[in-house]
Amino acid sequence: MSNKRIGIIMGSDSDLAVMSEAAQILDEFKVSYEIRVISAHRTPDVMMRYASEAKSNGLQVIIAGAGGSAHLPGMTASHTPLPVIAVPIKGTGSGHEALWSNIKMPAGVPLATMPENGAKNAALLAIEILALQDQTLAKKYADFRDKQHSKVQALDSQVSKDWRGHLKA
Ligand code: RP5
Repeated sequence: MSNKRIGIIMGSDSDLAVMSEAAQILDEFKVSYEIRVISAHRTPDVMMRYASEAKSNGLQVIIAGAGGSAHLPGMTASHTPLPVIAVPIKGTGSGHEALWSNIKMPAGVPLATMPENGAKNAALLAIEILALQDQTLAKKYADFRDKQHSKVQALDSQVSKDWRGHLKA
């Protein structure tokens, strides 16, 4: 049994630049995670085992990122009762295929699909889920939201002050 709460998985190490943003958020909140490269196409046996054993290994949420046909998030969800959050990876030059692949899960197996490359929000959603049963984390998350609120208000004051009196042509 692992002591990690979140599993971050991705189809290729080429997804790491995006997926490491989820890890950074979890680091900030001091939420334990493991990070793995597991491919639905190239290592389907590993994917199936990882997903089937994730809950008994102590994981509570899985964040799965993949590009291209992007089967990893949906197939992982199909092998676990844990909430799975998909991050469709969009590289330069690729289209929206990963987003469509993830967001069009047929009814019966839910997949919480983030925007393309939305790894930060994937981590925040995972934190919201864990915070339902974790008061310490819930407090940290509330503080984070408060800080964000104050920051936008400060920016609002600054921008409205700087632009006072400017007339549009
Ligand atoms: C997917 O194919 C991966 O998730 C990655 O986004 C994409 C390309 O993989 P590489 O060819 O860079 O390994 O399976």
